[in-house]
This record gives sequence, C-alpha cells and structure tokens, in this order.
Amino acid sequence: MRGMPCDIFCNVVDNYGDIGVAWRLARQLAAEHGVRIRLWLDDLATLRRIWPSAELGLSSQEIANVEVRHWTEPFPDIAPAAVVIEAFGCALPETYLAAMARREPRPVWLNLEYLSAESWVKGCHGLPSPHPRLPLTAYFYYPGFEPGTGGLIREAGLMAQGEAYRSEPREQALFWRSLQLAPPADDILTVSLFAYDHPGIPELLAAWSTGAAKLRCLLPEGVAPHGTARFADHDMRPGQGLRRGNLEIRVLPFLDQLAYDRLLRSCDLNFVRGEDSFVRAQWAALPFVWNIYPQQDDAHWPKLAAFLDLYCQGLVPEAAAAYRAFTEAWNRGGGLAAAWPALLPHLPELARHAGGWAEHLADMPDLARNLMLFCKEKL
Ligand code: TRH
Repeated sequence: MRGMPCDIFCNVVDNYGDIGVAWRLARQLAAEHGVRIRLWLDDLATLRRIWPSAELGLSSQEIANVEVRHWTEPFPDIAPAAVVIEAFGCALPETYLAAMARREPRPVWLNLEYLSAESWVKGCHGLPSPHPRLPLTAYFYYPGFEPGTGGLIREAGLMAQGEAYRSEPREQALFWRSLQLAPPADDILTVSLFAYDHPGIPELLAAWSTGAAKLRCLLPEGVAPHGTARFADHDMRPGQGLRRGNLEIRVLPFLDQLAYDRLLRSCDLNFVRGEDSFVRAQWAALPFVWNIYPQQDDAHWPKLAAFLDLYCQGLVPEAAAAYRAFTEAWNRGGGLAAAWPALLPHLPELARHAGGWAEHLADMPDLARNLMLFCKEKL
C-alpha cells in the first residue's frame, strides 16, 4: 500500500475533535504506511491551534508528509484518489462524488465514524452503504475498543515512548520548564483539565480549594472560560495563576498535539473530553475522567454507560463505584462536592487499573493498520 493515494475529507463542525482525529490519522498513514495523503480541510485555523506550523490562507501546503488542501467551494476538478476517507459524515463535494463514480476502478470509500463502546458497533463496522444514485458504495468504519471494530488510533512505539518518558525525570523536568513551571512536589496532585464549559467546573474547583489534597490544576487556554471565570471572579489568561486554599490553577497556552500528549503523561489525573483527548488519556496509562460530548437527544448517556461498563471491568468494586459516581456527577454538572472526596482515596487503584487497561488495548491492532487491511481487501 506504500505510495497509495488517499483523500481524507474533514469538515470542522466545532471544537478540535474533528480535525484532531483526522490530522492524527493522516500523519500516521503517511508516516507508517507510506500512504500519499491529501487532507481536505475547511478550517485551517483550527488545525493551526493543534499544529502551529499550519499556515492560514494557503490553498495547499505540505506538513508532516501530508498535503493539506484548503477545502473551499466550488470544489476543484481533480482526479479522486484510490482510497477516500470521509471523516464523520462530512458529505463529499458533489463534483468529487461524480468523479469517483467515473473512476475505474472505483475508489474504496470509507465513512470514518465516531468512537463508541456500545455493543452495536461491532455489528455495524464495515457494513456497506450503497449510494442512492451513483454506482458507489461507502463502508462504515467504526473505531472501537474491542476486536471486531476498527480499533483505536495508536502510533507505532507510543507505549514505549510513554514508558521512556515516565522513567526519565530529566525529560519531565524539561517539559515542565517549557511550560515555565517547576516539576511538581511529591505531595501535590497534578491535574490537567480539558472539559466542556459546564456548571460542574466552578463546583469542582471549589471542592478542590477546600479539599484534603494540595492540587495544581493545569488549564489549557480558552478551555471552559465561563466556568473558571465564575470561580476566579475574572478571566484567566495563559501564564496566569490563582491560589485558593489547597488549589493552585495555572493557565497553559494551548499546546500542540505532541506536547498535549506529554502533558497527559505528566499529570496524576487527566480530565478529557470529546473523542481524541479521551483516547490519548487512555494511552497515557493514567487515571482520567471523561466529559462526553453532549448530544441533543441524550444519546451520549448510553454511550457513556457502555464505556464505563467496559472500562470498569476488573476494577475493585469500591473504586469502580466512586469512579462511576464521579463521572456521572461531572457529566451532569452537580454533586461534585461529595463525589470528589469519595474518589480521591481510590486514585492509586485507578492508576494501577489505567496501566492494565492501556496494555490490554495496546494488544489489539491499531486503527490505521486495520484500515489498511480493510482497504487492501476491497481494492
Ligand atoms: O475538542 P473536542 O471537544 O472535540 C470534539 C468535537 O466537539 C466534535 O465535534 C465532537 O464530535 C467530538 O469532540 C466528539 O475534543 P477532542 O476530541 O478531545 O479533541 C481535542 C483535540 O485537541 C485533540 O486532538 C487534542 C487536542 N489538544 C491539543 O492539541 N492541545 C491542547 O492543549 C488540548 C487541550 C487539546
């Protein structure tokens, strides 16, 4: 499959997850499988937040061996690639679809779906979906946590990198210095906080400030600005800090994807959200709390429950109960004053469990590898 051309289409609906996933996959397919990627992206500014060498205003640029094309309308008249990945149902341009239908052989067309731990995913992964008008078939490609799904994005050597980082205090000290922070003292709990701007934020910050543990909360710039301002009584900017009781808050600049991985590996507990940071926290092999992306029809609750059922297998019952209660409170945005002190004593057990979970996941083939095999079968 080396040298195979592949078009990835990504439309940024909101936040960073659409491009976060598409960009990570594009980089990995290019770096590890030698695929010639053209990434069609409608919002270069969002890519630039997670990958600062991306330039605005260019219709085409080469970054990390990926050809990044600004997706604008009218769409240029181009020859479709052998493999086409439509990220999160972003709807391919009509003219491009028509060109796909004329191409011989037809491209392998994958619809990369959102990640879910729900049991129906295994039954739907890989199913064909014929186009209503054109002689084309799209295949549903579902990431997942279990065999029979498309797997999770995991670069080669990721786990070894994490272990090397954890056993190298000098590397960690360099990372903290790059953030203009001293390495945390042993008696401080270091927490990264990436969450939606929900009412639980000021409540949790208040619980931390009066809590039993000394805690340093690292907050990427622009994350949950209203919730943190409600707690702090003012807006907080990068580099700024605030101390209240046992809590210290530091606002970090928004990091690039590589530095964000280091942040996740450097903390004792990570609050993550959406899809990509949620998966990266699992690869960091440390305790995490997931703020699931809220959906209008409440479809996120069964999705959250399915993940917790899977994740909590093998966790001691008391720790599992506290973890479930805290995750529920965090996602509902209430009850955190009680849920936090109940969770705190279980962090060592949660750390042990997170390590085992990451090893278990890493025993399965990664999404890019599975995707390559899938395409090979269909080509
Ligand atoms: O930003 P998210 O909430 O994104 C999404 C979108 O809302 C999307 O529409 C929705 O469908 C999906 O969630 C479920 O969260 P996510 O997926 O974790 O993406 C964040 C990306 O930003 C991820 O690639 C990590 C990256 N990141 C950095 O590179 N640096 C940072 O400092 C931070 C905090 C994140």
